[in-house]
Amino acid sequence: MREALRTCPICDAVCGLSMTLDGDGKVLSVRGDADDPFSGGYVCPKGASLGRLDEDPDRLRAPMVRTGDEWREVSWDEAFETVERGLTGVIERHGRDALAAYFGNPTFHTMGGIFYRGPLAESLGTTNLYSASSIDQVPKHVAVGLMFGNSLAISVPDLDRTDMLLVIGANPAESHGSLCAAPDFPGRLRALRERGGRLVVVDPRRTRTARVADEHLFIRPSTDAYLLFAIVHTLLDEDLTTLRCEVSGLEELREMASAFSPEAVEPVCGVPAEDIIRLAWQLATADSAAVYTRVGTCTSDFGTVTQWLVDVVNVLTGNLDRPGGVMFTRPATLEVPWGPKPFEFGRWRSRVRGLPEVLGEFPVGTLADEIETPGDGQVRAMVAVAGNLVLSAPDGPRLGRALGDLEFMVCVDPYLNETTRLADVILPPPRMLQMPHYDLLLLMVTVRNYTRFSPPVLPLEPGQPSEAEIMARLALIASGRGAKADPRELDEQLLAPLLEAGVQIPGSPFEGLDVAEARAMLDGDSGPELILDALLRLGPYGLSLADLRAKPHGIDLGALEPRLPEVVCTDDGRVRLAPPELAEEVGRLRGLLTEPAAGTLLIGRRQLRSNNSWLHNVPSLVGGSNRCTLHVHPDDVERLGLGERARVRSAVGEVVVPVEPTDAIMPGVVSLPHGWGHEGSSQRVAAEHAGANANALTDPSVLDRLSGNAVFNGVPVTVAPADD
Ligand SMILES: Nc1nc2c(c(=O)[nH]1)N[C@H]1C(S)=C(S)[C@@H](COP(=O)(O)OP(=O)(O)OC[C@H]3O[C@@H](n4cnc5c(=O)[nH]c(N)nc54)[C@H](O)[C@@H]3O)O[C@H]1N2
Ligand SMILES: Nc1nc2c(c(=O)[nH]1)N[C@H]1C(S)=C(S)[C@@H](COP(=O)(O)OP(=O)(O)OC[C@H]3O[C@@H](n4cnc5c(=O)[nH]c(N)nc54)[C@H](O)[C@@H]3O)O[C@H]1N2
Ligand code: SF4
Ligand SMILES: [Mo]
Repeated sequence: MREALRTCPICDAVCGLSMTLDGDGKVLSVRGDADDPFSGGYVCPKGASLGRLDEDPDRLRAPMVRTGDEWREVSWDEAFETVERGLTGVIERHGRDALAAYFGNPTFHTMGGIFYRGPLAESLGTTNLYSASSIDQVPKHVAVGLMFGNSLAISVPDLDRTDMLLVIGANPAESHGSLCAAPDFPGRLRALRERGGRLVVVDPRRTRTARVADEHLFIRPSTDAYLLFAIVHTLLDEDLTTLRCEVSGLEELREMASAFSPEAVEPVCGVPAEDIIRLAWQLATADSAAVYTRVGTCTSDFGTVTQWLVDVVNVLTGNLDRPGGVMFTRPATLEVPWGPKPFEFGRWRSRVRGLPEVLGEFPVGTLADEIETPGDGQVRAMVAVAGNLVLSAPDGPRLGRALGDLEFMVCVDPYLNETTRLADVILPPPRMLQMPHYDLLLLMVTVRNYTRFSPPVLPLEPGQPSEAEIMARLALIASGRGAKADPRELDEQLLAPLLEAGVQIPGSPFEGLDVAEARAMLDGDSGPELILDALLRLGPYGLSLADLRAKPHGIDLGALEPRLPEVVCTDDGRVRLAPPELAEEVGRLRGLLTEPAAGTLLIGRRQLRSNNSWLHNVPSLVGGSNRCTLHVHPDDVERLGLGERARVRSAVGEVVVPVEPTDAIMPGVVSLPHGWGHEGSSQRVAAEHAGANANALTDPSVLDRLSGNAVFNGVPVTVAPADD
């Protein structure tokens, strides 16, 4: 028996885990790591099942190649040679624009994903790049990009010190937070209330988070921008603002907000004007306050406008970059820019729908168009890493049909699932416990400054490539270096620019050295570890990988501190309160003030024991409350004459699902979780708990106008009995 320490790689909460393994590497138990200074021993049911998930007998252990409907296991060499033939064939026949790539949610968590998705994308030499960003958080990047000039200027609520937290369209008591890493988020919410703080939740459902709050307000889906505008209106109208940073555009903002009085928005969003006014006063007069929003508003119509208004409220109430307000984490690694600074988007447009690029990517919502529409640049081949688009993307079934028509597809994925079954080759990454882990992105949004590195717990099998090596080999194939090229070649290519920059940074540990000398200082057992070591050494705390290895429970780097001037990258150094790029959407919002949406609207929800599409094959995590049911208000159940099951129809598709009556959802709104729809899956447990694909109902023709993000919430549907 032995003990091993590990950061949980599943959700955004970065909990430290401590596990016991037997001599064969089997995980006997998983506990929260009580000595982790950030998570302090917290673990949720998903983390506690990490061993079962990692040892899942349905996980692929060898690369797979498909001929017709037949899958066979092949050697790694044969797999990479098949990829080389597939990709080069398409490049020769159709050119590089016929290639596309998708990088799914786990590529934000794994080291192979984070460090190698960029180089892989670049080596493909195509603009057809897609990722989970545009079915998740891209409105946030656009909004903060326009306001702060920096697409990574993502502030987090100072959870442990705030006096008031307004949560809009997020359910951290079940999701454990997102773009805000806070282990034991539920406990931190309880602590907020215990110290006399106030928690208010705005959501069309009375969620688990709402149930622990002081106040919950129901809101009509996709109308949060109205609520927030009315708060802004009130703050400005009643002289409730406290400006603590340099801003531009205050007068333009006042003009924009003028139409959105609390009385004007009440009929659209369904929140009483008096509640809106009270909220504005509470936010303005609390000793400190933070407004936090996530998926419920990012994946809705007006997503970008909503993200912008959240930070406008944080600025106007004097709570940006201030203890107890919203603050910017100071990560341990060098902050490498993501996209242009100052921020720009729409530098190029998608072929079929003319949608703007954001951070070098197009919206997932137009991927099917690009595959289906003939002409120059039609997508014919796909490299998909860690994504299950058939279940995750709007109108997933249509996208699945399109993927099935490709000339070639390779997936990097541990499972044969609804999407990878359409590929020609599947390359499975090692088990989680065989990989080193460092949450590069999530450690940029922690609610305390903190860092932790987990070395692999189990060794790779002889000849088994790491995930980074798989990615590197794909990149080398795509760039024409061939299936036999040494992946270490790419590692050195990635290190070189970092070191070249590092030797020029005054005060950096590499200052004045030549690049070879700096390279010789680096320490690490693999490419990703060497890159991490360089980023840590160039980071603000002067740490190194060796320092992190020496403190395997993680290192507390202190409470968040103000740092706005380092974050803002606008031309004049001010926060832009009224970016003109938003004016058109604000006009559209104003135009719809008179037309409150009618009919039934579909929204999503996350479940504590799920994680998007890939945790349903673990017996301890499925069943009970973790089922794919339609939440319907009892009044609607009666009005619609619903029995056990309902047929839900939208503009693009229909599903039949069990009805779960609950007064926790507002009348006129129904909720279906996503990630289900495993009928016929070769994941045996998941197939027994198949559920329905919520994304058979979501419509990719409706995207957030500014960012191109998918709209999963507020989807018009009809609901009818289906008990025949
Ligand atoms: N209707 C609706 N749809 C949604 C959402 C919603 O709220 N409603 N939410 C959206 C959001 S926020 C997101 S992030 C997306 C997520 O959508 P996707 O990006 O498709 O991600 P997942 O569904 O998490 O699928 C992850 C895939 O990665 C594989 N995988 C797991 N671990 C690893 C690993 O270590 N390496 C590799 N290579 N693969 C791995 C899994 O087997 C699975 O196939 O879904 C979106 N879709
Ligand atoms: N257990 C679990 N944890 C997860 C995941 C998971 O699948 N399961 N997924 C992970 C991922 S990829 C992400 S991105 C995060 C997401 O983390 P969260 O954003 O906290 O995710 P959700 O639970 O989907 O919360 C969205 C909330 O918005 C509400 N909502 C829907 N439409 C609207 C609207 O128009 N307005 C308002 N105000 N509210 C609305 C929904 O009812 C829901 O309660 O969670 C991560 N953590
Ligand atoms: S909350 Fe997230 S990070 Fe923490 S144990 Fe659960 S799944 Fe893992
Ligand atoms: Mo997500």
